[in-house]
Amino acid sequence: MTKTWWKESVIYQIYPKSYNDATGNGVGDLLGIIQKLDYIKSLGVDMIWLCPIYESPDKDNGYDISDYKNISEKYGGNDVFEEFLTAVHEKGMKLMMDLVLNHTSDQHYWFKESRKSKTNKYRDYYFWKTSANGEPPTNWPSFFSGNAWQYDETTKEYYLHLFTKEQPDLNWENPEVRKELHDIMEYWLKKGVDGFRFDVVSLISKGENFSNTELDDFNDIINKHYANGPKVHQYLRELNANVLSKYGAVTVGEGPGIDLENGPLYVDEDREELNMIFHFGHMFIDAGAGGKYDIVPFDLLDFKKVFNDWDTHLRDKGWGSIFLGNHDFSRMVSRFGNDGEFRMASAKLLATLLFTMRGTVFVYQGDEIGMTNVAFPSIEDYNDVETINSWNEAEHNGEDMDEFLKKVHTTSRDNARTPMQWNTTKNAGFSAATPWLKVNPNYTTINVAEQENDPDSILNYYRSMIAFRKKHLTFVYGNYECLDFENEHIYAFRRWDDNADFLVLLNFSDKELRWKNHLAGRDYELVKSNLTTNTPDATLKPWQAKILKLKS
Ligand code: TEU
Repeated sequence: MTKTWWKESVIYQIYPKSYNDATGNGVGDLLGIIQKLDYIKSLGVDMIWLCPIYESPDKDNGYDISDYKNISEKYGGNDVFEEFLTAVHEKGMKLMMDLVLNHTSDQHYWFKESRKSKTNKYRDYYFWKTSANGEPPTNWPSFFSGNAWQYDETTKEYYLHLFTKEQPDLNWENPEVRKELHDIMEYWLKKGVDGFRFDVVSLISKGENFSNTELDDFNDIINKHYANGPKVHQYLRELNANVLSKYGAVTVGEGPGIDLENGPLYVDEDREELNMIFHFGHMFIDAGAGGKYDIVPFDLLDFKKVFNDWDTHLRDKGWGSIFLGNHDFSRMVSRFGNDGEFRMASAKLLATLLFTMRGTVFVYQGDEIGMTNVAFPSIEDYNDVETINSWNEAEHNGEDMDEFLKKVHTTSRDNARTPMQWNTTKNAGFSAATPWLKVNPNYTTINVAEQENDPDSILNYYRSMIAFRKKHLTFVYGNYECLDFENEHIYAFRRWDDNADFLVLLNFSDKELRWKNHLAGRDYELVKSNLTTNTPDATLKPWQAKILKLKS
């Protein structure tokens, strides 16, 4: 396995709209992030991943781009971006931009032209279809409710949109489209951007034929009709050869339908496509057969299996990403930990997991202070298009809306998008104006300022764990083996190489437990714990995490 700086990196994900508002309009901006660069650097991170900041009508908060070469004025425009990029580099960090290349906004010039006439130069930039019977061309569901085809009056045809109707899918079959997209990437790389996160990269190659689906389960539909299309690897190799490799850009591809079989193909070093992928194995672990609103309890065995399987599949030739939260899922401490009595311990336990696994670690803003889910009293308080569309669909289907609101509390993407909690002043110190999305009321107790002053805070634990990982590259490159797999409450694993041998013990429960002593006859020392009082053995208090260094 080749050793590379980005494999050893910790990447900090920022949702710019919710990070820090320096201009006082209720929306986070680049100047606001510049003000926080010392804070970000102090965590020990190497790279920042910024969610999309290009011009956008914001139907899906920037994942609907209307101009790829211009930074939205609400974030400061291109000039402030240049200032920001320079400042990031001056601090010794790197920048990864988010690129959405599967679809554009319907307000992008290409689409505005495309919809004008069937003979327009840009017509084939998108997928247009007629329909014989007044029905959409296929019965495909979109990710965000409703059919994935939208009728357009001007030319009396339908266009494809796997997400909202304001996010028409680009036709990568068309070489002109690929050329334009390559050019966009080159534009940002020439400015000095260090890498990209490619949104839904698994969806860029559509099947040769569009046909009705017989399937009901949305995941099955994704796998059969939408994801990992016939030319996806060809397109990525072309992209790598023509653009990415010339600049040494670091890449991570995201996408539904990436699984253990096809995932390694994206990141196999010999294939020269992408560096890393995000898979969703653990992120949909609490979703039942009916999807994310069919909530099932968290099962530690399923969770361990996801990590074990991926580690095995990427071990030899690829590289993984390790993350427990992002802007699309509820807060990690609320999902996988205990955000009540054991919030502190469980947030630190999850951090221990993050920084001891093999792969590049991604930390989502706010997780470093243990930010939790929010439970807004009304659907009016929510912003996310996925939440709103699902709500409308549930209402249309006559569901019990009080019950549905509870599900929204558990699963809404807005759980992760509430403003960053900086201090106890108005709006958590995020903005002087009314924030675009309400602040989580628990900011009075959960915020950066309080944790800065507390050596035992979650924030300082993140700092110490990042430093610990960097000191012991065994956690980055070493072997991984899960021990006592059948244990329903303890996640125990070994990380070792020629230099060191570590045992990580994580108690995912509210009870004190003793790990069956597999340590008999071994000499070991406790090198890390998420609690302040410890016994140097395999006894674990509720949500305790211990790292033992095995000596013989
Ligand atoms: O997400 C793709 C994706 O898989 C999500 O739609 C996911 O299924 C959903 O969020 C789970 O609730 C990417 C972006 O990360 C997301 O923010 C965008 O909305 C989406 O693509 C469309 O660009």
